[in-house]
Amino acid sequence: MKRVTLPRYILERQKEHSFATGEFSILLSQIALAGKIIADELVHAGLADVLGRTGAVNVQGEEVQKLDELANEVFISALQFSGLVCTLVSEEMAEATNFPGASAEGRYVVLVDPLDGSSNIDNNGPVGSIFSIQRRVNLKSPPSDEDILQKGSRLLAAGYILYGPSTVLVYSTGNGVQGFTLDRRIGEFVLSHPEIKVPKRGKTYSVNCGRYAYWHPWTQKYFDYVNAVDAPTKRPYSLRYIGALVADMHRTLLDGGIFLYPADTANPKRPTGKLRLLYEAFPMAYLMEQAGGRAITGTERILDIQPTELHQRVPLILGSPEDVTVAESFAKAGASPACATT
Ligand code: P6P
Repeated sequence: MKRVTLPRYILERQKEHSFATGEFSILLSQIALAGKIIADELVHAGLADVLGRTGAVNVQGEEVQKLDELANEVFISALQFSGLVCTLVSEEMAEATNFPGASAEGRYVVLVDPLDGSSNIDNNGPVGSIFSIQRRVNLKSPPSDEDILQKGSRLLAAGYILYGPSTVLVYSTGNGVQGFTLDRRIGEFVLSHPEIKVPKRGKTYSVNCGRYAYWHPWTQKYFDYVNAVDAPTKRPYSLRYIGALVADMHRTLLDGGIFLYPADTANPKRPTGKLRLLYEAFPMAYLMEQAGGRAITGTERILDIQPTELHQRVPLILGSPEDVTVAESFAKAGASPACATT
């Protein structure tokens, strides 16, 4: 059996990405290492005292699970000694962290959601890590917002690690999307999903229907549309919603369809939805577009948004290009102010 391991694959395609020789190999191998460590912690979580909540609340105002903190520490340890990363942005940290020493020569900013969907942990549901890499804009001055708050269209690489029945790492450096599955027998990620392309149209939609009453009218109308009977457009669609972005993204990427976390009116403090722009929406939008899909707020392309704050939130609608285009037509017909992020 021809096993193509992640390190071999990266070396074989070294010339395709915009990192300096060897740098991406180092960064991705460290991210993959973080994924292996977190995967191992999750497998044994039920047996060790790492389940449950710490009692703390993170910058998002959400209860912090013990594994959230552990996953964050794992990414810090994996990246801070690479000499390549000047700054780490994480859902679990209120401020961006400049790595000591690396601030001088570190050419990359890494952004992570160390353990996304952590509310699924205690019931043994799938969770994931999300990562993306930006090039530092100005090497002559200390890392600043200019290096961090960059549009998603400037990303050099993005990916995720899905901790499910198997551990899968999916990434892109701008030349298509590749998927690898962790072979625990050899401790390596092995190429299992080369050149992932999202189907042009799907048969499922993925949204938290419990928020229907809070949705803007266009979203309710789109929901009613996908649930209406119409054989030529294969409606009604089936509902698939796991409540962990990485798991819902992975299914949508492979099987097609549409995922939505739209803006709603439930919380006036959160008019633009729940998901974060920098380390959730941007990487997922980058991957989906690289796989031939689309990713919008409803009325705007996600990757074109100019970030203004580290933890800002954004509506996220992504998936098969034909399905997203239909949803976009509903949004544009009844666009609500919350869809505009500028
Ligand atoms: P809800 C997990 O907490 C998360 O940030 C994403 O992984 C997921 O897509 C979303 O929130 C689920 O949110 O409101 O449906 O529970």
